Amino acid sequence: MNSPVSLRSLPPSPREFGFWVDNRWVAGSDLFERNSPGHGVPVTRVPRCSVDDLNAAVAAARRAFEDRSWAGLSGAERGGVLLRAAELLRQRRDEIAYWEVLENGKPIAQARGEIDHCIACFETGAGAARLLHGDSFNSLGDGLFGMVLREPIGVVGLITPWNFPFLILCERVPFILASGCTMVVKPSEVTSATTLLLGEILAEAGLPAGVYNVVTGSGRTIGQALTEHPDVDMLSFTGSTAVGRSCVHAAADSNFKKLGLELGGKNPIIVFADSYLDDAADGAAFGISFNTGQCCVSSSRLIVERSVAREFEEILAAKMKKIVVGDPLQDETQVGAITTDAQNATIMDFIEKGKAEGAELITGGQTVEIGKGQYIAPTLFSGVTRSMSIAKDEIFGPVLSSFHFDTVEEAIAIANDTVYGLAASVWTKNIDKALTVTRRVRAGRFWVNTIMAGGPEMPLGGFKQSGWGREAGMYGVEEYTQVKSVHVEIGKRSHWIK
Ligand code: TXE
Repeated sequence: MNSPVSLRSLPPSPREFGFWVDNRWVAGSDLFERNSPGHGVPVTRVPRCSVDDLNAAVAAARRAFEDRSWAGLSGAERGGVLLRAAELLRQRRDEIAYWEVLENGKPIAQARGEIDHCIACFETGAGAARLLHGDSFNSLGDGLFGMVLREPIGVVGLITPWNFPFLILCERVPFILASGCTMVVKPSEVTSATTLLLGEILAEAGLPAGVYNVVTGSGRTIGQALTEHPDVDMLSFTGSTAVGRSCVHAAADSNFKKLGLELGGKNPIIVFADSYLDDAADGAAFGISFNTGQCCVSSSRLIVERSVAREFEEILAAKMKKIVVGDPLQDETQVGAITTDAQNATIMDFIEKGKAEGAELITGGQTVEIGKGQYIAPTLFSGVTRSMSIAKDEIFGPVLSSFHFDTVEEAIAIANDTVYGLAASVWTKNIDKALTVTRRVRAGRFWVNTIMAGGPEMPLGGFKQSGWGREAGMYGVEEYTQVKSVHVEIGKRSHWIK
């Protein structure tokens, strides 16, 4: 029995969860504990599922897909369930935000904002369920009529990371559900709680049993088994490029399941001398510090016009110093804890490499002591050259590398000098420069004189090694469908055998 918790302080004891199959909690025989990265105390206990547990979850999803209890409903009925889920999420917003903060370390105010975005994802998914449609060809001659049907692809495996456990989940689940698919979700082992709680919400909203299932535990065992599973028709993976690559191998070696991949980023923010420098500096500070830089679309490469570079870096550093790094349960905190010990070590390692390779440390570069948690100050390096590790690798922390340029062509070349292509931002008052850069920089998401803006109507995904496919909005729903061409003879038949 879990003790009641106040949503403003730490739980008196870790909350115990089962895993979620067929709209029921299943008790795990082997539980593992998660410490709050912001406080260093245990907050949740979650089952370490076995491959048998995973197989049972896939079987439930398969049965729910084949019995058409979900795919056979009208778009309006599916949309109705998604709208009820949005309403229930609204009612449980503070509770979901609380567990998200405890497992991930992000600030509570940010987490609440993310849940609002998740509610919007469900509402958008509800509309998409009603609007999903195919096409027709009335141009095949009087004797033939052509229809193009969109059908749900089947059972989807969904593997999610720890940086936005609930947000990334909700940028996918409503759209997978809108398409009529069923699914098995494997959240990151360090942030499972809110993915499990969504099971309760969806069941209460009227989702049939077996449509949404969650198994928890290790990526290397059940995550890998999900990627290799012969009865999973599509896999949506968000995480590291290395595991993304192993998903491609697993799909090829099993059943050629379709893949959606959202992987790393090393995203440019280009600042021209003619931009409103104060606005651009605010955008740059936010773009690298939001979610402690543990964000696939964080703007981690500042590319600033040389004539204003020094002035801009000074304005930016002053802003970065003012960012409130603190206990994620406090309302005023803007930057919380680093989510995992491994990530903390990786970020500090990159900071040391930046110094050793000759970049100039302008601000930050050190840990911040707050209780038993792990925190790093927003960090800016200047004079970064293209060959340095902090210029090339995804750091996934609050560390910004600044480059200087003289011409539009040079800015574009630096921006494109990466294997990634997830997001980019450009700041200028000149529309020609803004649109030239937007057209020429290879990235799946672009911001002009803003950063991180968007809504669930807009597709998400990357160019180059940042991934395959698009999530969210109608583009997202369509990813989870396949197309069937139907030919209907409506005239006099011409026989083959004379
Ligand atoms: O990711 P992993 P990690 C990047 C970021 C970060 C690095 C490592 O640079 O520093 O990746 O993070 C599951 N088969 N991003 O190690 O391992 C795992 O359980 C199947 C960018 O945590 O890729 C979790 O659910 N699944 C990124 C998920 O994969 C496996 C977000 C992601 O974990 C698996 C996160 C396997 N063999 C990290 N091994 C982004 N694009 O936002 C692990 N997993």
